[in-house]
Amino acid sequence: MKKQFFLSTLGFAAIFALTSCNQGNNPSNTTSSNSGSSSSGTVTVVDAEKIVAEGQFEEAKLTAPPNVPPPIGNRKAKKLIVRMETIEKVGELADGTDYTFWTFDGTVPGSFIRARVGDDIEFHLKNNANSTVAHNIDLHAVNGPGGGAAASNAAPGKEAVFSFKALNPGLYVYHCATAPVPEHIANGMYGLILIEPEGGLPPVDKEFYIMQGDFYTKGKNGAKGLQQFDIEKGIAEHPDYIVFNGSTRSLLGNNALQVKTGEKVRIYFGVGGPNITSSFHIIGEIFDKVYVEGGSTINEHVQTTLVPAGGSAIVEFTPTVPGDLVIVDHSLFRAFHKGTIGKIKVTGPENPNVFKAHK
Ligand SMILES: [Cu+2]
Repeated sequence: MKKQFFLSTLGFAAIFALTSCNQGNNPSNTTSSNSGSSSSGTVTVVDAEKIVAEGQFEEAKLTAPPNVPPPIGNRKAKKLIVRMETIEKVGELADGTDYTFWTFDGTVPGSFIRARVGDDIEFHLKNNANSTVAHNIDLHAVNGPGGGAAASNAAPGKEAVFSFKALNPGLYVYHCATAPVPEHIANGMYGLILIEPEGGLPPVDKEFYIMQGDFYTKGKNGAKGLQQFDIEKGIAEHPDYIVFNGSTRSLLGNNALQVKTGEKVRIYFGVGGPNITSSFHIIGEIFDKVYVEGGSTINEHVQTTLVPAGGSAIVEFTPTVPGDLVIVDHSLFRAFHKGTIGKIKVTGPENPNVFKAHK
């Protein structure tokens, strides 16, 4: 995957200047914007990966759920800048029920971060000026005090910066760890960071990002209007809602995930909690592979995988027949009464060799 660009001496000088003053945010954009200017005489061959190795850095591309950024592939380790913002905002928890979510980047879960082992990650956490309290981030991918919590603590309107090297590949939860920690998590402050192994994960056709979380409201399940957090229910571990991606409707109706038969699908799944574990299951499908607990051990032919609060799993499957697959926590009262239910619409030709109804 080596790319070479033919640049004019002028273009090369511009890149060298950017490199040496450490201001070039995106080396691929920088090189491509100069790649057409090779007509002025002397031509210099520049290896884009070498530029990165010599000190360039890249702004991480982040995505809102259920999407994930593009794969790392076989790129070399580099310096990666991650910028996130903690935002407190009202959103829909269920049909007719709103909640004041505390978020990373305005979504529950927060933005998906994708890096590779060996990357030096410079993390910028900004706390929105309209926030009512301080926030921070504890990334389970960090080797260091509090996963970065104290180093990233930011009062409203402030920004904190810390750096860490991604030493271990895997799929890791991140969450706010400002006191009272369980309340910040209960309000939606969690997400996933994927640290890909050397060479990247094997390619697939579709990738999705889902996290489960439990919510505690003053009104009981189904009560309309803006709901307040109920700490007594939190302590008792009696959630009114347990949902995927912050809302009972995040993966239903027009929000259902879409795949075709024969496509290899990978789901990055995590549990933010703060309290409730997940018996993660897809009705009508079998996981061909499960990266157990988001680590390097791969189990095969799995029906249901148990994911702890503050933990994750990567699941892979290939739908072979069309129809609706149903994503659930197989502790099924949660799915049918508290919200852990979503759909994957599978389109493609019927496949009676694999499944047919006899009516
Ligand atoms: Cu917080």
